[in-house]
Amino acid sequence: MANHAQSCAYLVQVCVVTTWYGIIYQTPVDYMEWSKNYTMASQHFLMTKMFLLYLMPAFAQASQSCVSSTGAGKCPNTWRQRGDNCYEVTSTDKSWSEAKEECKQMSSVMSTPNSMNETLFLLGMVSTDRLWIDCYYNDNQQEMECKDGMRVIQYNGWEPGEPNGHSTEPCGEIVRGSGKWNDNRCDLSYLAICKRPVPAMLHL
Ligand SMILES: [Ca+2]
Repeated sequence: MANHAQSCAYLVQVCVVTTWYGIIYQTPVDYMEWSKNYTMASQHFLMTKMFLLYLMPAFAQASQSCVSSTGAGKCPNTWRQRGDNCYEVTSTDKSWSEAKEECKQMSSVMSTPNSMNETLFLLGMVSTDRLWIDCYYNDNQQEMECKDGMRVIQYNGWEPGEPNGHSTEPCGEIVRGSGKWNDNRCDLSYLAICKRPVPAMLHL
């Protein structure tokens, strides 16, 4: 494994040097200067082109080797792992926006479940009856929008008849019992579950 680590480190060094060499000797301005006087500089340019042409495929293959040696690490202490994600409960009951901000401060996002299985997992982390999720009323679309980080969630977890509050209940919550979602006022105080990917770890 040490040899693999050395080869990855060597690859990084070569790529840095190659990039530096390419930047220095392949700028259009320099090339114009070289064209005026056919000097050693133009030979450098030609050598660089050949260097990149023949060695870049090898770099790509070696990079793939390095990438394939990465894998899932461990969740931080106190965070629970489920699949490729880590989960942690916010510190105290707080408003929807404060709960979302706490998750952000922990380099994570406020969880919105993608399935009933994930819903049950989230509810299993707390004993409360309600739990904030990252659903918020979109004024432009005039409907609730639920996100998992940057991605809009397609899973529909709404209780029958919900969401019904429109702009007066712009924040989403899970209701224990049914495990379904309701829209509610944002100034109520609940917990939320923060979610972040399991950190990658390079196996050297
Ligand atoms: Ca409602």
